[in-house]
Amino acid sequence: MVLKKIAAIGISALMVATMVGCGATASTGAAADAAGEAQATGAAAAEAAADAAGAADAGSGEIVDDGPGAGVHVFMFKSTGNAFGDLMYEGFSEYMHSIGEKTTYQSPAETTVAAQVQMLDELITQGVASITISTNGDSGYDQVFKKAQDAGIPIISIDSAASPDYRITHVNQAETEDIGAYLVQAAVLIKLGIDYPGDGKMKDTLTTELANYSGDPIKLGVLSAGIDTPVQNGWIAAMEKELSDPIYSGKVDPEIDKKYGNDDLTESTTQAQAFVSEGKVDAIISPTTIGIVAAGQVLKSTNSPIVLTGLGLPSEMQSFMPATADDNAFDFVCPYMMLWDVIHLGAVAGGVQQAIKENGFDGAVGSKFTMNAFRDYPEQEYEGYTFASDGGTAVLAGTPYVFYKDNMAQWINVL
Ligand code: RAM
Repeated sequence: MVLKKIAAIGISALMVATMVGCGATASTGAAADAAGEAQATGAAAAEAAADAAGAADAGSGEIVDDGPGAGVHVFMFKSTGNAFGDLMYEGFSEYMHSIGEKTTYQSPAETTVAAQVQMLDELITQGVASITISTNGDSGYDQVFKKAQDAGIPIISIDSAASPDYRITHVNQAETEDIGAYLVQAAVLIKLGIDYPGDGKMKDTLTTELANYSGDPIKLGVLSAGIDTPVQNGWIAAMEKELSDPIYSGKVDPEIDKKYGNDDLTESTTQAQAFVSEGKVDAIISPTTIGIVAAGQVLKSTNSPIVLTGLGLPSEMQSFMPATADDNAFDFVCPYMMLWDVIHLGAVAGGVQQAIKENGFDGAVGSKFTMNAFRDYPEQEYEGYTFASDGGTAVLAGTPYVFYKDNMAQWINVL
């Protein structure tokens, strides 16, 4: 079944051009050593890369769902109705079909552990080939994961991790510590009215700006997904760690005001409205593509002085962000935000499932596999490393990427 057809633009070339911080597009897994490679090259290179990517359209553009059943690889997101999950599945499905495998996209309507467990139980009974899951919580899956293990069905997680006791490995989108740190830096810079300073320059710019800042301590709020969601909680812990850096001392409140919208637009909107009516925070960080849209709508419609950043899809955030270099970024509720190549992320999970099936990849630290070329990403080797958030293993798929006024126009039709 073909779910939808979109223009499959090779996007990795654009991504390389403007990475935050340091690091290559995809890591060999030696995440901590990625510094220095592929330093970002700025807007001119991004434009050239966009042209090249547009010309070299390597994707099929078709998203295929073979339906559940024996021998089919299951991709399960937290819930339906979330474009982030749809884009990951697009990459997963395209990669798996390129190697002759069948896939299905199975996610519950509700963003809960119980709903995922019930679906998994049925799929395991059907004898599916593998499970790739983004979880809604860090517990409650033991029984169903054990059932999969007993049936010889390999489990990996993506985006939001499954327990290391049951997963072969986790596909980590970008380093957790980096995402948390960059989101705090962006939120404070935006509150101070500073345009995105360019690749790798946020911390230095912030250090200088905060040294000169003598106003009231800046208060950050987080509009997250679920209270137990592993991935968002990992990022929030990294935000808190960043706030313990002495540069923030006395300038930014180390306590983050946290609210949870459960990746539901209505609930997220209610929580964003609470931030506005309480009037306690200066900036909201929403590390979820659903939450950031809800916050964007609320802040815009109430003309709130609270500023916004987080993790968002350019296509969904275009009415809350600047889109041309001539725009004043501060005329918009969200002057800049981040994400990564979500389609490639899903494809890397396909590469992991292929390696498990064909080569017995076990995800152990130091174990390696090679993923085929995908769209305009060349063949790439990945390596298991320790995932600090839970002590299990992961492979690293990418690097955070900043969307801001100079590059938004290139992205709104892509992600
Ligand atoms: C949402 C989901 C997902 C998260 C992205 C950034 O769609 O909560 O887990 O990684 O946003």
